Order: sequence, then structure tokens, then C-alpha cells
Amino acid sequence: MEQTTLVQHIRQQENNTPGATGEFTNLMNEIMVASKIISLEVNSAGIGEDIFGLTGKINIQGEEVKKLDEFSDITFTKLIGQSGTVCAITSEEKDEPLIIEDNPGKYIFMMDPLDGSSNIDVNVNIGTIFSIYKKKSPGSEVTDEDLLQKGDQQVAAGYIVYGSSTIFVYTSGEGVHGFTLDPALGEFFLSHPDIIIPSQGSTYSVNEGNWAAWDEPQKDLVAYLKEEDDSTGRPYKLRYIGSLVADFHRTLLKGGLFMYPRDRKSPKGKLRFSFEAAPLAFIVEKAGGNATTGNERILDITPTGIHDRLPLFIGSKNDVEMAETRLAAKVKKGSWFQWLSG
Ligand code: AHM
Ligand code: MG
Repeated sequence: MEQTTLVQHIRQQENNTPGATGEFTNLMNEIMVASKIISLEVNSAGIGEDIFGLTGKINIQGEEVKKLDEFSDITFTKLIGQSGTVCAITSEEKDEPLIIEDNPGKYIFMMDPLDGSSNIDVNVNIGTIFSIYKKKSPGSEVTDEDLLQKGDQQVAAGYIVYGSSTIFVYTSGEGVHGFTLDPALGEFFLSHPDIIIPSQGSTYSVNEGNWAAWDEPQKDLVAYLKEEDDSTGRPYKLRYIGSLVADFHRTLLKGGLFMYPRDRKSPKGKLRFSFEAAPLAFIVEKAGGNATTGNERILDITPTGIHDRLPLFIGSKNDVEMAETRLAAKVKKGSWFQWLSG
């Protein structure tokens, strides 16, 4: 049986793009290599060197042992920064963007190098999320016009789940495709071509421990999902891993609704626009789903800072629409978050 590798797939997309120079292909290849290195490191975490978070240790080469999230950040930054394909890299791990002055390329790379960090040391799935934009501003200087682009300006986005197997999912605008790493061959093979999210699911995914800090519309929405009603398929099942990549991956394949609403502790929301919400919104829309803040399409948003946070409702089209409709119907004058957001 003929099997398509990730490298072949990326090259095919380049061949189908008139005027393509190969720069995007090179960038994607570097992302792939970095993800393989991190996959190997994640899968051997705990063997020998203690990489689970105890910094200050010295490894056999006399270097300080990095935490896995730091290791991922450094690996992606090194490989992509030297690839000649990007002029800036922003990372959830870094306060400021890294501007590439030596042999810059035309792309901007944004990443959450290892998402779900609370799950690293308990052997639960973690992942990488990335997003690619093209430099917009004229001249060689990288400006806010380049770093703070509207979500729908993404050229490509993807994520890698380091789980029972390592899966690389990406879209460059034409369909969403998933590749599974064959650990023996060290190669990603196409395992999930043209992913389409079911228009409705049967699960909801949210940190319900935050209930007391939610406003009334959010409580009403979750209470509604738990009611019994055969005609609408309720109650929904609850699934929450606490690693966005893993919760999103399940939602993409099986359908359903993932939510991280604003709450009293995080009045703006917890998840970040550039590193989490926007790339996953780009992917879910290309797979036929929806992503909103509860009342605004994520991809219509232009961030004001690289670490902007916002509420996220993402998943099956019907489920996200249902959530928006219920939230809107229940927003009453005087609800605390209306008051907060003026
Ligand atoms: P991180 O970037 O520090 O790992 O935080 C993001 C994670 C997401 O993976 C996940 O969806 C969410 O935080 C879980 O948050 P909580 O523990 O509040 O439920
Ligand atoms: Mg994160």
C-alpha cells in the first residue's frame, strides 16, 4: 500500500501552489524535525536524566538539564530561527518576540512549544501548537503590523500531540491533515486525511472546578448540557484532560464543545490568542467547525499584544452555535462580566 509521508505531503502542496519558492516547505520541515526531537524526549522523560522539572541538574556533557517545556522552546527556536525562513518567532514561553536578523525569511512563527505543562510529570498527553503568518510591513524591520495580525491572516497552523502515539496535524488552508509518527522509521505517515469535524458531538469539555467563579450564563450553559433530553442528545458526556492540544484533538475527531470561559480569576479568559486560540480556530474552521469567544469569531480578532488572553468556545458547528445562543439569551444586565467589560 502506498503511504504518504508528511514531507511528501508538504511538497505536493508546494507543487500545487503557483510561484511557491520552497521557503514554506523548508519551514514546515524544520517544524517536523523539532517535533520528532521533542517526541523522543517526551517519550524518554524520566529515563536517566531527570527532565521532569528539576532544573539546576547537570547532565553528562556538563550542561544544565532543562525542563521539558524549556527544552521544547529552545529546540523549536534553534531549528526554525536558523532555517532562513522566518523573520520573527514569538513563544508562549517568552515575554518578547525574537527578531531574526541573520538571514531572515518572510514568515513569522508563533508557538506554544509545550502546552499542558501541568500534565508533563503525570504521563498525560501534552502538545505543541504553532501558527504561521507572512510578514506584512514593507522594509526589513518587524513591526506590530507583522506580529499582531488578524487571526484569518494565518498562512498555516498546526499542532503535535505527544500521546499514546505522536500525531502531527496541520492545515495550510486546504483541508486539515493528520500524520502519525512511526517510531521505528522515524517518519510521519498520513493517517487522518481531510479531517472533518462532526457537525454535532456528544461531549463537552471544560474545567468545571471553576464553576463558582463563572457568571450565570456560563453556569446555565453547562447545566443545560447535563440535562436529560433525548431529542437533543443530552446529557452530554464530560471529557476534560487539561491539555488543550489533547482536548482539542479529541474534539476535532469526535465532535463536541471545548470551552475555557472567562471567570472571576481570569476575567479576560485564560488561553492566549496567538499561541492557542487563533491557530486552533484556523484548524477547526478548515475542518468545518467553529471557534468563538462566546460572541465573536476568533479569526475576526486582531490582538493588541502577543500574550493577549480571551475566552474560547471551539468545536462542532452546532455545539458552538448552541453555546453562543444560550450565552446571549442569558446575559442579563448587571451580570458581573458585562459590568467588568463595561
Ligand atoms: P499552559 O500553557 O501553561 O500549559 O496552560 C494552558 C493549559 C491548556 O493546555 C489547558 O486547556 C488549560 O491550560 C487547562 O487549564 P486549567 O488547569 O485551568 O483547567
Ligand atoms: Mg499553553
